[in-house]
Order: sequence, then structure tokens, then C-alpha cells
Amino acid sequence: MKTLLIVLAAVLGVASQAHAACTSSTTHFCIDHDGVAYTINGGAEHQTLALTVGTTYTFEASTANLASHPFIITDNATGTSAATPFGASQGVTGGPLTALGDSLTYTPIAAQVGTQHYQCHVHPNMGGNLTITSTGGAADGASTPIDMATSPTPAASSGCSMSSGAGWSRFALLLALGLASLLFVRSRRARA
Ligand SMILES: [Cu+2]
Repeated sequence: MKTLLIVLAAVLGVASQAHAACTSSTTHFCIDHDGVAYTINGGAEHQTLALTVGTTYTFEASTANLASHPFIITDNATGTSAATPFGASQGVTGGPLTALGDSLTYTPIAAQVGTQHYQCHVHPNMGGNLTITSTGGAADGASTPIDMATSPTPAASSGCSMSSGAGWSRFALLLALGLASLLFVRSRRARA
């Protein structure tokens, strides 16, 4: 029985590391924090992002540091708890980002054209600007198809997932470990 527990602990240990690193793209932002400010996709602090009305962007926490620096999207230029995070009616689903792998999506709406912000929900001035521009469409993207010629590939939205090949081989490894531990325990019982 002791052996089984050890094997199970090993399997759980492997599984807990299964979250793949954040993969950035033009619509998928990996959010880090260096203790002073956010950095995005490994870039500089306080970076300005250019976003388009009607396009959906994913912001993913690529660090556990966000536990101390909850990441929000807001019209408040300073941040802190005085800032109200955008919600569903303002194009945001999910958030604040507080744990490694957390993600939210933001689809800017026409009323937000101009400057919006990403900020810390605790501390002032850790974020930066989001420059929102209109597509020029009648409904600013709400009912206008996104121009596929200028949009990133659809695969970008699955940026947090492992490649399916790696996922299956890991699954097979876990299954093999589990079966091996069961067989081992049974053989020991049979001998006893
Ligand atoms: Cu902070």
C-alpha cells in the first residue's frame, strides 16, 4: 500500500506541472510582473497595447506574482481597489488574474475607442494604456465580420493548451504508471 501511495504522489506531482507555458500572439498576451510593474510578452514595463474594437484578446497570467498584483482592465488610469474592472457589458469575461494560468478575454466595444487601461487592483500605476481603435465598420465589430486578412490565425485563442501530441504522451505515461502501481500491489498481496 505504501508503494501505491508513493506512485500516486509521483503521478500527481507530474500532473501538477502539466500547465504549459503561456504562448503569446497578436491576440494572446502573457502577463508577467517584475515587482514594480507588469510586463507583457516579455517586453518593457508600462507597455501600451493597440487593440481593435470587435477583436477578442486573451490576457493570461504567466507568473504566480499576480497573487499580489491582481490584473484588471479598467477605464481607471491609476488602478488600486478604487478602479472598477470592466465586466461582461464592457467586453471582459473572467478576471481579475491572480494565479498562474488565469486568463480573461477582452473584446473592446465601440464606446471604449480612445484610451483604456490595464492596472493592478491593489497598487497604483503598475499598468499601462490600451489604445482602442475602431474598425470603421457600421457596428464597430459588434456585427461586422472580422477581417481575416489582418486578423491573427484562429489557433491563437488556444494559446494556453499543450500541443495535443505532448498531452497524449503525458496521459499515456500517467496511465502506465497507474497500471504498474496496481499490478505491483496485487503481486505483493498474492505473495503475502
Ligand atoms: Cu500591484
